[in-house]
Amino acid sequence: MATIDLWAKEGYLSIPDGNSIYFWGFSKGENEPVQLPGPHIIVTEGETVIVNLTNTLSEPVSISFPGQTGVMVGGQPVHPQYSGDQLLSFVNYAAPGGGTVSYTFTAAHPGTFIYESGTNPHKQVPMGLYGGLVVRPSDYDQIANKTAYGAGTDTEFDREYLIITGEIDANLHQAVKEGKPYLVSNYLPRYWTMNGRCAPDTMTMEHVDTLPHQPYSSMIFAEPGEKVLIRYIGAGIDNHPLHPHGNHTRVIALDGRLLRNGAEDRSYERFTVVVSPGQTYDQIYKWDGLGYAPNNPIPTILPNLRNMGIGDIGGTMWSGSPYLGEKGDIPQSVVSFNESGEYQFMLHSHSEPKITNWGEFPGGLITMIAIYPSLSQNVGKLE
Ligand SMILES: [Cu+2]
Repeated sequence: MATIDLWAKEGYLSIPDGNSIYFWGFSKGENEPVQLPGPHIIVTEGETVIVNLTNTLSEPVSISFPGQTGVMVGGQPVHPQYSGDQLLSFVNYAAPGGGTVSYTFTAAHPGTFIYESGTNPHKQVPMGLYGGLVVRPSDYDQIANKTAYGAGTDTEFDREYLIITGEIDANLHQAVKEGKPYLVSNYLPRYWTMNGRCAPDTMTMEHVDTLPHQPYSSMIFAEPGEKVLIRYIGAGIDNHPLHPHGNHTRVIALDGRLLRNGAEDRSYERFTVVVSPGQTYDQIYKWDGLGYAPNNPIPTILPNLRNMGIGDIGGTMWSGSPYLGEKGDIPQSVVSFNESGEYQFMLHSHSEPKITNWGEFPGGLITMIAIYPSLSQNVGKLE
């Protein structure tokens, strides 16, 4: 049995352009910081899950669990709540000012799912009341059997990352902060987030002091040839066409449902995956390189010094080796950014206004995939 406490609270998000945005989100407890997205819920197939919600906000808040069946409150299936003939909430809610509600369900299927507010969702979800739910297969083993959907489903992976997309319309957040009306049809996001952060903060490490309410990084690390499980969740209202450089991804599941019909593999490769509102996508990414091998056997022409992207033309881009093997000399006083000999690929939205922060490039939905010659086993563990 897994028991999870979530507190709905208010706080402020940091945006790389210096802006600070009032938001509503979930936290792990009374004295824990509110965060965007909410705390990851990671459970195992067949497990009974109890989610206790305490609401410190000024209006009713609830949690809906799309993809989970038989969600109960007080021994009854969750159901819409009315005040007279007015709909208050799609599911049972916690009253404002400290009210509580407890949801119980059995995590019946492995997969990637969203959890989000089921009360005024057009307002509360963009305000930040959402998070990710990962259900591991019943035979999951961190060392011996690391799969997304269980043994025999061709979903083995070496490292695992979860990226939740969202949008921020600063006018909505300001109106909610000031208790003013807001016309939903005017929704116009100016910031786009991966795991609650706008680029370049997406690439900053997990749990950094400078982002106390945005604990999750979107940076992806792997070794050549490893299977990298990338889970996407669309928590916003818009579609986001995301694609990584370096290789296609193999889409293995949609909305927590494995793309397999008995023995028949229904997974497919995609250059771009459109992350749609409320949907989830599980993919395997693998970078092999063009004939890459650790002993670097490919004859390569070392770039001319002027083509290395160092010094005046804007920062170091070359480690001294165009491949992941032995490094060569780099000019004196140059600080190498990829000093471990790694390759870095973008993973970004193809909708270009969304790779800005209020129109300023680079920003929004950009992160990087870094391929290192070798990495610790502790990198790319979802917690
Ligand atoms: Cu691209």
